[in-house]
Amino acid sequence: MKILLISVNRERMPYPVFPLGLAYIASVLKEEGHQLRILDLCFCDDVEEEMSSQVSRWRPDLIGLSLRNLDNLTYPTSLSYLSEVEEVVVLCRKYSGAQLVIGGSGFSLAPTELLRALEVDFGVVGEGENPILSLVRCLERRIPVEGIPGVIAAEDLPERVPAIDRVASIGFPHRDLLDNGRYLHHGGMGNIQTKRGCPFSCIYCTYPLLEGSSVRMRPPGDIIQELRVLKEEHGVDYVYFVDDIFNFPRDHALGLCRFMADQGIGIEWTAFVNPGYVDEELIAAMKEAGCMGIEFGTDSGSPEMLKRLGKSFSTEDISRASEICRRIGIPFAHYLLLGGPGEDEKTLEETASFMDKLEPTAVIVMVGIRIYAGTELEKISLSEGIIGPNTNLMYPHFYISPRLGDGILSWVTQKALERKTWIVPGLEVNISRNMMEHIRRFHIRGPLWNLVSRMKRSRVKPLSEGG
Ligand code: B12
Ligand code: SF4
Repeated sequence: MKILLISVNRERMPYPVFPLGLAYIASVLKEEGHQLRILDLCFCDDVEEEMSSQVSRWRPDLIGLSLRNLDNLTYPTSLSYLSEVEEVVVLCRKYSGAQLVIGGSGFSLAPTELLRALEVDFGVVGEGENPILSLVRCLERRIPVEGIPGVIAAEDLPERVPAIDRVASIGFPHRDLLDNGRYLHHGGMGNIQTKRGCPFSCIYCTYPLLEGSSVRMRPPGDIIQELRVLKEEHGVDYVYFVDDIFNFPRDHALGLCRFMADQGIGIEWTAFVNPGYVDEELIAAMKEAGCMGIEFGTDSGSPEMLKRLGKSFSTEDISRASEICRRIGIPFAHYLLLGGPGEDEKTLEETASFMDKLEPTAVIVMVGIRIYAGTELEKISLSEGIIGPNTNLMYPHFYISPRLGDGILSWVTQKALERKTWIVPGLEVNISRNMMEHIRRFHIRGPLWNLVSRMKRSRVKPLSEGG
């Protein structure tokens, strides 16, 4: 079959992200012997022009769309990407008679709503490797597409989303049809997965829904092999480990880091880390393996809020993890998620003074928590009347503690303006699109929060007009 895969993601903040999910889909389709092309819209200036030439000239039998992001998750400057997706679907229909299938994390978070809203034929929920193969086999044999785990047909929308088909062993993505170098050129990093799944159950989080709650690890040898290909064939010298949690299970991470250091891989990297599973041996091994910065998904510095959010660690764990990073000399950032259920002025103040004590390289503050279907936060939001039974969660809706309301925005602005190390994307404190684009022009790789200490003072909309 002739299959065209399209990555619709055009977001370039915080930097352009290589469509890894689509590369996994390309890999299994290629192995099965299909003719493949990929259209990556990330750097595209004229979508219609690109689509008309690629789609009408090549005449694919099937078009697969990858929808990574629904929105930018940023309150109050929330931005939905769905009109861009609609535009691509309309153009597919205009220039081709091919059937359309859509998948990706963004799609998987609101599949039935999206199939109702977009004119596509099929949707794949969750990991796409097995479902796409089964779907393509059905289409080739012209047999009805029914009962395939993870696949839904638009003409026969189910009441409930069918069970997801998780791959037993994670393979290798096929990157050759994509312009890897362009991502690096624009300040991005390579990306690689060492495992799938998260066994924890933080009340707002979609990661266990997307990747499952049992962890499936890749053999360190496979990861090393992929890193070598990234470096030698694609010139990638900086990667982001896209795992939900890099350091869980701890021994898998430790083994990988030792292996990377022994093999002299020579790639720098960053990852999400859970402060609960950090010790000196692991952080030292991470540093030796090339880790340049750690992103802790800390959420709060209030013991009560950590409990309410369902976090698996304590404030003592956060202090210890920060102390170890400082001692070993790895830059680290704490990500805060403020305004969740139970948040009030007291818990906010606790968090701010706790962060002051930890002295991280940076504190990234997100205000309000995006509500997703299937999470505990959805239930809380329904019971508190923050959303109703008909609220369409394919669009961004945020939980903000009724004890604070939008007053939280002035509290956060004031605290952040008093602290040089706080970055608040939603309020553009110590960050702006212009600033990011400006810095990326110097081809600086790695997380930009590492540079925050170089700023002279804290301000709103740095490097922007009027900022
Ligand atoms: C790592 C990560 C990041 C890193 C990326 C680093 C890097 N260099 O890659 C960073 C921190 C930079 C980041 C940034 C953002 N992220 Co992010 N990120 C993730 C995370 C944890 C993993 C993504 C990943 O690579 N997965 C591995 C790949 C292999 O999986 P996959 O893409 O899902 O692909 C599989 C399936 O979806 C499916 N599939 C994919 N495409 C297709 C196509 C077809 C045709 C089919 C059939 C199937 C299919 O099959 C694939 C293989 O199994 C996810 C959460 C998660 N656990 O998924 C969030 C996530 C993707 N991010 C999200 C968002 C919103 C963002 C930001 C907009 C946030 C922000 N304001 O900064 C930005 C956008 C960046 C950009 N330019 O696009 C959301 C998207 C959903 C939403 N609410 O819109 C997610 C789902 C998190 C969440 N809240 O639930 N992110
Ligand atoms: S926030 Fe982190 S630890 Fe909690 S469920 Fe999500 S991925 Fe797992």
